[in-house]
Amino acid sequence: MTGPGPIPSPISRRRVLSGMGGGLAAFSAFTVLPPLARARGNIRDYRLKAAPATVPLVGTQGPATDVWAYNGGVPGPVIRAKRGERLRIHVENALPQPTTVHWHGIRLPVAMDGVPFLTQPPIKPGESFVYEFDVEDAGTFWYHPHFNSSEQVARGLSGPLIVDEDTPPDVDREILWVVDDWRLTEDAAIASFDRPFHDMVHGGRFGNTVTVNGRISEDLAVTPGERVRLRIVNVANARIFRLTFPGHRPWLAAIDGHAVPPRQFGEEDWLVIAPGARADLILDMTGEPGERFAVVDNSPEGIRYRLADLTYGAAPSAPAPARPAPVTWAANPLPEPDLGTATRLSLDMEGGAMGGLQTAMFMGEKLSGRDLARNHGMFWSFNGIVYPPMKYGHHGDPMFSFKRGESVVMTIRNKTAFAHPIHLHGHTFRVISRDGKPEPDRPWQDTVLLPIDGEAEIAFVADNPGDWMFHCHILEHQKSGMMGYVKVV
Ligand SMILES: [Cu+2]
Repeated sequence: MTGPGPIPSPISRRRVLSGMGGGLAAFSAFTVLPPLARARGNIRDYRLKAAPATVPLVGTQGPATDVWAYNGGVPGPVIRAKRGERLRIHVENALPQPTTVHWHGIRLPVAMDGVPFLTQPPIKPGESFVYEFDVEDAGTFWYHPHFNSSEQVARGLSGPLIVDEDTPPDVDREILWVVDDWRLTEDAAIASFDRPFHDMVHGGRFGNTVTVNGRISEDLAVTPGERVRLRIVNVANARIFRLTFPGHRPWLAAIDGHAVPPRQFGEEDWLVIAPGARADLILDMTGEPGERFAVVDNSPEGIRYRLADLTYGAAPSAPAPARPAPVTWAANPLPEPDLGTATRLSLDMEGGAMGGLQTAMFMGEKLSGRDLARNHGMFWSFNGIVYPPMKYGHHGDPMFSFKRGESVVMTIRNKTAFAHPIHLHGHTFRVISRDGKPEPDRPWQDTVLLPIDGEAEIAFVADNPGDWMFHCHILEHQKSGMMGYVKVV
């Protein structure tokens, strides 16, 4: 996850000029609701209302931004429970188009997974849906629409979901950063969605404004000597954040919510966190009273975004005692794949600019890449198959079928000129190797970033019955073919 990185250029901010746009679509209705198992633990009730709202993304001095938001805020409210409890979330749709909510990283019954048409009917404008599921794993998770997500997430619909460990790590306080990337006009309005092909065929809808918790950079007051748990969630459509913490040496202690043996950053290391992914850092505030340090995103284009300034206040009257390095906290109850007997298969990713598809299967027909691009707006494939866009409301056959309890090792190969974070629903996998080399600590993840020409092996137990999406979490890639589903029976 980390690697050395130079500091390329002064902090700047690019702007794009364009108008607002959007689209509505009509969908057939479903009425069947799934039965629910009885709650095993305490139930926590939440209400989410998805609706247009206005928020000060660029600060109260600049123009306000019209967004789509949960409960009027960007990001949406923190949904929080203890491990083993049950969440019951009443979602009301006050948007001008249908929606659903997906609970990213949570292992739950498939009927609660929030994938339109595959696991539930879309929630139409004016309608509601109640999601209810037990949370088996502690960690940092998040929620977002899975319906027209490249537009709905870009307009502001996302929020954090935190499940507390039975014994949380020993820190002085916890800080949550939902990091996002917005494409705004000069007036801080959300830029148009009406010409998406360029984003689809390249690296997705990159923005020009980076926010933490729905605001451009702000000061974060810290106390010398304190130890903080910093939870970071990347809810951007496309931006892979590469964060540096000058003057500090945080430990990476959890990936996608799941504990890893804490690994301390060197001075030059950065935290790479792809769309959909999360990281928990343990960060000791080792600065002096009155000091100020910028936490910075180092984008590949050489633009640096300041996410926040750590501003040091006065020293506490009793200085903090020296602390030992943080230790690994308790693992989640994840099923261990049996690598000896696992079914082995591969997933090859193709398409996009600077490469592109020669031919691929689309809705049962073999089509040329040119035909797919020009006539269907589709650019990417998994194993030679271009996943049909959601507007068809049909999902075709699963890419793979597994027997419940089967161990699986999947080799994912990125044969494209872009990086892709691949997300699997309903399961958590170990990343066991990268580019043929064993991955240290074999971390549990739900989203794995495949660099250009990269290869990774993931391993998991297909223990959750149902139809589960896997897709690129660059939402414009997902929309233009980079998606599929597995069936567990
Ligand atoms: Cu992608």
